Amino acid sequence: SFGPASTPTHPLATAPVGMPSHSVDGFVREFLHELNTNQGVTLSRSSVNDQYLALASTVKNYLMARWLETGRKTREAKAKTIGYLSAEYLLGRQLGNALLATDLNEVASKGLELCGLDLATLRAQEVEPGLGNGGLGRLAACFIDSLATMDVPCIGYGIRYEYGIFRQTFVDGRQVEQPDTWLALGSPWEFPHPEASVQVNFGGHTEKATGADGKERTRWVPAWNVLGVPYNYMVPGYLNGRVNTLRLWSAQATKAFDLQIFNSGDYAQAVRAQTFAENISKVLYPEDSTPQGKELRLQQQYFFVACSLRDFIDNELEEDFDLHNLPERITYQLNDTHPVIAVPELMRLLIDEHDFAWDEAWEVTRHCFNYTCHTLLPEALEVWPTELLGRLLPRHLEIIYQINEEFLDDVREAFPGDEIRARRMSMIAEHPERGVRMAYLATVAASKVNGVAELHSQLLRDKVLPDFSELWPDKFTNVTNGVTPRRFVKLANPRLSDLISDAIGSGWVTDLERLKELEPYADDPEFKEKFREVKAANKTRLTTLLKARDGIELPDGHLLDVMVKRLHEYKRQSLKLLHIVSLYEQVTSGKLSASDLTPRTVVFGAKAAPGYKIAKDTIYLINKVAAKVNAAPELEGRLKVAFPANYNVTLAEELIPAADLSEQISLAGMEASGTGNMKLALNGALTIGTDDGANVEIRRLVGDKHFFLFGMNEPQVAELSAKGYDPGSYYQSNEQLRSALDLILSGHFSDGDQHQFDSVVFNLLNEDRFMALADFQSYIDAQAKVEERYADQEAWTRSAILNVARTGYFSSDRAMRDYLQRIWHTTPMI
Ligand code: GPK
Repeated sequence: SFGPASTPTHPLATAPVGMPSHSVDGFVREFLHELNTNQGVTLSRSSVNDQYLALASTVKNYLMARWLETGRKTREAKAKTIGYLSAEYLLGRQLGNALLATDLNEVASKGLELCGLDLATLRAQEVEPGLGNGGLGRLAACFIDSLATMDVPCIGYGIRYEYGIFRQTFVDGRQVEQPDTWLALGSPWEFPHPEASVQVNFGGHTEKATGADGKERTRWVPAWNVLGVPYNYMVPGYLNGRVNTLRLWSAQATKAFDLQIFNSGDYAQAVRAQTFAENISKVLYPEDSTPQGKELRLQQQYFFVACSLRDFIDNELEEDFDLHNLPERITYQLNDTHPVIAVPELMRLLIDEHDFAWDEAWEVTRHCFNYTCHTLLPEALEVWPTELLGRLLPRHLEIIYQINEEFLDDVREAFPGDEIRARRMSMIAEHPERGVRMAYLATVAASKVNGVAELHSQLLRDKVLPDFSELWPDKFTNVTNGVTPRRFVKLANPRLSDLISDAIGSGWVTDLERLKELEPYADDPEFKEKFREVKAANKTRLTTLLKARDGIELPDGHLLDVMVKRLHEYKRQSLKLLHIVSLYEQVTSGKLSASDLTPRTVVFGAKAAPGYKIAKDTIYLINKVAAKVNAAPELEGRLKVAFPANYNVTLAEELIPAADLSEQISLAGMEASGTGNMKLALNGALTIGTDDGANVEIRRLVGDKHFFLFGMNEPQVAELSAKGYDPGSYYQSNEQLRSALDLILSGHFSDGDQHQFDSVVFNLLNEDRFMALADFQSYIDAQAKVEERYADQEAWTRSAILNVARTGYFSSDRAMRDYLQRIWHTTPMI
């Protein structure tokens, strides 16, 4: 699709300018050239890091012509762009994905071999950009991958945190956070453009002034400002020649700011000012689903949103573009409420800087934004104190007040006399302090509001925003999440990918519903044998990695039971733990013979927010229980608990392909969607799960027989909650549960200290907000069914293959198609 416009005359004219040759020799030349010119070393003197950086540059060179061409093509077509606004992008390593997108794996591997180097070793050198906490950030990364692969113009906008999500270490079993120094050894994937920096203002006050035309205007007189420096990253589509852009902003001190202070002679103060400005993009807040409402966080949000809006208007549109038509050229997707300050910012730009009337500006604004909600937890819904907002962004607070007034007028018109309703729907909360409910602002401004799985979207309408869905039923929609099959199947699981492609061809990588064609193979003995061999080989690969990475020994031939996700009470790692403690208790007390256990290794991966006490104590308890279980001679070869530290995208890519059992055990109605559940099913793990989030849809698609359902459903949870939940009654009446809890209380796992785990156990016994005890017995029963199925390897394999064959729906390509049709109203290019 990049053919020349005129008859080629130069021998190189058929390749886009700058595109190196796809031959092994060509690759080697390019690689050595990069090593010499970029790293300044010869091959014989180069370090592994030199080699990795040179390899990254080499692969980039293959993408460069396509990237430039994509930009040109998109601008020329004046195509509508998706502006994905997200405070987090959990990208994972870039090199493997870039090699995949350019089909350079084999060439690179052979070329490096000629140099005496090993591709896998160089790939392992990369530190992943961990610029997100968990599901929300990873979803953003999957979405931009899919949009590029589907040839949809998209710019991902976000923050270039100097320190991403912390590196988790365990010291005597307790989580200790270390800074994530992902930039320390070089950052070959980014392209800084300081010349395109944007100024962002903060603080000060507003003034009213009457212009020569007699109109009164508001002027924001800010007190200080910083510079946003854009760093561009390539987002390559899969084998389609499109390379979109991810633009992350880094904060710097402005010249004016500096000069003023330097001139005053206070050198030290000037340098401090620099640090102050740079702090804005210094670190990712490590709270997942529980924002802390810190001033710096609001600064971060406004900083990246202000840069992003300004960037598009100034750099992507024609100079004479009429901003009344802005919705034809961009649709902003608000990834949760973190970027919602973009709404008053666009209003401000249009009114204060482009002289729009209020109504005109509102008309444009409400057509530019859509909002995705990712949670139901009340504590996750952001409310910014008006005191803070007014101090940091006085003009924006004024605009929010006016949006709210006009909105409440509409409410009063729709429901005359219902003042209580108007109060309920106000964007301004009065308690515990006056604050702006960002989810309400987002909902009012957005054309469409969506949840991330069917159940979640339903609960969003019925429980979180019922008044809004009554007022605007058509505004609400659902788009069930998805994951990219490129990274999470093709790249992470090459053995399974080859097996699938041998059976049904390779079209599934961009058309995942084609996995359906695997269904007949679920009864093909030869295919089933190969499928088991793939799983076994992936376990061996994981065993090798964990030995080297953590010194963990994984036993052979175990059922691999995987629970990987952020540590959160609602996700109920404690329930999994009670299962393990119970098995241990029964065997060590002689109630159960170890030989009756299905040999099983439980693998946890989970980071806890640094200030989240119960979550951190749960990590400690898991490690303490693991130590006892792994040391018990009775359980040797029967039960093992592994908790490798620092679960991240890189580790996920190793763990997920090896998993047999996927733990998705949140309390029903709490997990908005989940996406790990999709990745695991697609890689042939069976799910044990509650009727929550996307589990509901996974179960419907794979069939009840191939999914281990347990626990209360959401209406049952609501009912129990309404009648009054008493966790103690489950402790009293369930002998097995009581024995497990008593063993923890006895100090058995804490060297005799009976109070070590009070925060976790007393909480379960007295409050148990997420009803782990209520679902315990049902969970244990479902685990028995798991063991029964696993004992019949033919039946298990059949279920596993059907999980793969029936979960093609969960591709993020499908999710992007849904957004395109239901929300963005645009189509791919070409
Ligand atoms: C939801 F509200 C939040 C948040 O702050 N961070 C986050 O990762 C997750 N999420 C949900 O918890 C998951 O259920 C969901 O799959 C994911 O967002 C993507 O939608």
